[in-house]
This record gives sequence, C-alpha cells and structure tokens, in this order.
Amino acid sequence: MSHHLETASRETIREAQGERLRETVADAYEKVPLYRERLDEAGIVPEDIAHIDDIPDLPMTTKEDFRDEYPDGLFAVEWDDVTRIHASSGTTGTPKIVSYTQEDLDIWREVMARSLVAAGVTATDVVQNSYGYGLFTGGLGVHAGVEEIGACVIPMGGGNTVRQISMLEDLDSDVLTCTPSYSLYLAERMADRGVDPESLDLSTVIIGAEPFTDAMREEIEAALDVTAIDIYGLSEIIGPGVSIECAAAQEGLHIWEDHFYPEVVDPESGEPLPEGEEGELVLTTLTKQALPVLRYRTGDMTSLTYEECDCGRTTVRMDNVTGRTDDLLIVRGANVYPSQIEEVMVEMAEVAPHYRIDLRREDELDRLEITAERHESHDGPVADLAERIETKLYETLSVSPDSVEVVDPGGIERTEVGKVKRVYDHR
Ligand code: DLL
Repeated sequence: MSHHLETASRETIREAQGERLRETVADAYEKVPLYRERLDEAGIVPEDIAHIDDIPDLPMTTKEDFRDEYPDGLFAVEWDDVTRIHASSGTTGTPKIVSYTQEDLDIWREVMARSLVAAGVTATDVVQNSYGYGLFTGGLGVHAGVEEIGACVIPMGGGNTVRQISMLEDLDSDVLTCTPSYSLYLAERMADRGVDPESLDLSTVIIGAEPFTDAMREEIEAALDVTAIDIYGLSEIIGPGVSIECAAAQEGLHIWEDHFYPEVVDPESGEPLPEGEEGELVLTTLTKQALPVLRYRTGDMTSLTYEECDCGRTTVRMDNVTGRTDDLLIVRGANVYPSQIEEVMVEMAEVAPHYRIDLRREDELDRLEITAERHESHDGPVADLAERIETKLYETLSVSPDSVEVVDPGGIERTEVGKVKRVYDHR
C-alpha cells in the first residue's frame, strides 16, 4: 500500500486506516495499562472500534501522560525489542522518552524518504543536515531519509557555524535541513564572512521543529536565496516526517496518513472540528509498535483540508503551524499571539528578524516589553524607530507595549543549537 497511498482514493485510504486503527487499539489495550484503564473507564472494548470514523470515541492522550508514565510506562513492547530511544524535553523538567522497534525505525525512514521526495530532493543531491544529532529526533530522523533515497548526507548537526559555511561552499550542498532560526543565523554569519548565497549551489532549506510565520519564511528565502519547505513532526508520534509541504504546490503539509491519523479539535472542549477550521491537532499512530499513541493532543494549532493537491497527492494536508495552544499571552486582558509580534518585526525593513518578548507583572499589572534589533541598514535615530515599532504593534495587537527597546545589530542573543526561545514570561 505504501507509495500508492500518496495518490489513492479517499475510500482506499480510509479503509486501510480503519484496519490499522483496529490493530493499534487492540495492541494498546492489551499491552499498555494506561490505555486499558482509559478504555475501560470509557466503557469501550477494542472490538467497538471497527473503522476510522469510530476514532472520536477513543480517549485522548496528553503530554502529562508521557510525563506521568516516565520513562517507559507507555511502551507496548519489552525492552529487548526496543532498538532506539529518543527524548524531548519540554518546559517542565521530566523529558518525554520515546521508543522504536526496528520496524518503527523502518517506517520512520520511509516516511522521511517520502517527505524528502515531496520536498523535491533527488538521489543526486547533497543534503547538509544541520538538525541536532542525539536524543533530539531531527538529526537521525532526517539522516535516515536522505540515505533511503540515495542522496548524499552530510551529518553536520547543529552549531559549528564557520564549518557549516565552508561545507556549504566546498561540498556544494544542494539542500540544507535545519530550524528556521538557525537558517537565519547561518545567513547572517555568511554575510559577515562575505559569502554570497547566490554563489552557492544551495537551492532548498527544509525548515521545521519550531513555529515560524510566512513573513519569517520570506526573510529566510531572501537571505539564503532558496526555497524554504516546511517539515513538521514530533517525538511522541515519531519525529520529523509526520508531514511536509510538497515543492510542487507548497499549499499546506501532506500528512502521511497511512501511519499518522490527524484530527483537529476545539482546544477547550476537545470536540472534533470540521474541515478547514483551526484548532488543536490530535494525532493517532496507526502502525507504531513500541509506542502506539491514541489521539495525542499535540498542542499545535492548525486546520486540515482533504482537497486533492495540485501535485496530485490525495493525502490530507495541514496548514502551517504558527502557534501552539499554550502560546496565547494575555496582556491586561488582551489576547496577544507571539506570531503577531513576529509579523510586525519581520515586515519592518529597518528591523532585523530577531526579537525578544518579555512579560512581567508589576503592581498587579502586566507589562509587555519588546526588544527589537536595528537592521544594519538603518542609521537614523533609534528613538524614532522604537516609536514606529510601538505604533505598528499597537495597530496589530490593540494593546500597546510598555516598552520597546531597540538594540544594535547582533544585540539579541542568537540560538545556534536547538530551538529558539523568543518569549520570556516572568509572571
Ligand atoms: O521538533 C521533530 C522535528 C525535527 C520536526 C526536525 C521537524 C524537523 P520535538 O522536539 O518533539 O520534535 O518537538 C515537536 O515542535 O509539537 C511543534 O510544536 C514544533 N514543531 C515541529 N515542527 C514544526 C513546524 C521535533 N514545521 C514540536 N512548524 C511540535 C511549527 C513545529 N512547529
């Protein structure tokens, strides 16, 4: 079924999903005490789940479940059958441990290969993989996919930026895979060293692992003279390669739904939302052995479309994720999303695409403090610039920042390894 599924009829897809869901639920019920308990509580026996439409009857799984069951309470196989471990750390101390059997790794490799092909990567390409290797799923996940399609992988990992630049120059990398924030950092260091992106073979960057706005994507594409493709994934489900944009249309991310079943729900009520409406992405694994996951609340905000894509693929697509359910900042009663602030920052030519948001509480009142970085090309008075930023932010957010500080180029700390942190909530 595998590759044909990318263009199969919706009916064929749903039939296959139903079959796999039945197996996954039976397996989870039999082997994972938490799932058995939850299904028992809900009064469901695995036989009640006959096809994919029955999925909303199943209980949901949360990040807290991963933490409570730390380290291996959600595993559905014996340790002897676990071939690999990864982990992801969140805002709290306990990491989420995730496990893979050899078959799980084979499937991951396959969906990553499909992803890269959809992104336009070919067997003759050189791919510089600058996602971190190690417990983070980015490095090894992408690595396997590049090998699977027979392209050449440069296992750079994160950081080491001077070396990254010489590799881009000397090995003629066609594709770069890294976080959006790192791609910007790299572009900046290239500019410092007088390396013209147009002189490089690099044509595509595959960015993911953290949210970014369309404005930020355009900034990256201009700074590196490339096409930027959005790749999405999360450790709890498998890692990178849950979904990706196709190079042909770049109209949403194709979800490899023969392995990962998506729903979008109202983040408050948990009720499923219709096609096209924005809500929280909920994912169910359909083939995972070591760590089957039923209806996982990802915390990521998106919407789904089942329309056939111009590229010919019939798989469901998700919208690009610019925020999470827990992103919302309430500032003196007003709802503020970091992505709104990002758009303002990136769209102002006099400001560099690096910024920092600090929230404090003083005398019972919220304070929103913005630090922006002056673009090199701007040499007018910074006080005027700060005022213009403030006005723009007020127009967008309907709440005025309490302070806008403009610092010199390079004044905002860059993230060289791992995910960027732009919001500091001290309240
Ligand atoms: O970030 C897996 C990955 C690696 C994806 C490399 C893409 C590329 P985690 O560390 O478990 O796994 O973090 C998963 O990162 O729930 C989202 O909040 C966020 N995220 C991942 N990809 C995107 C994206 C990897 N394309 C969490 N856009 C997810 C926005 C993303 N957010």
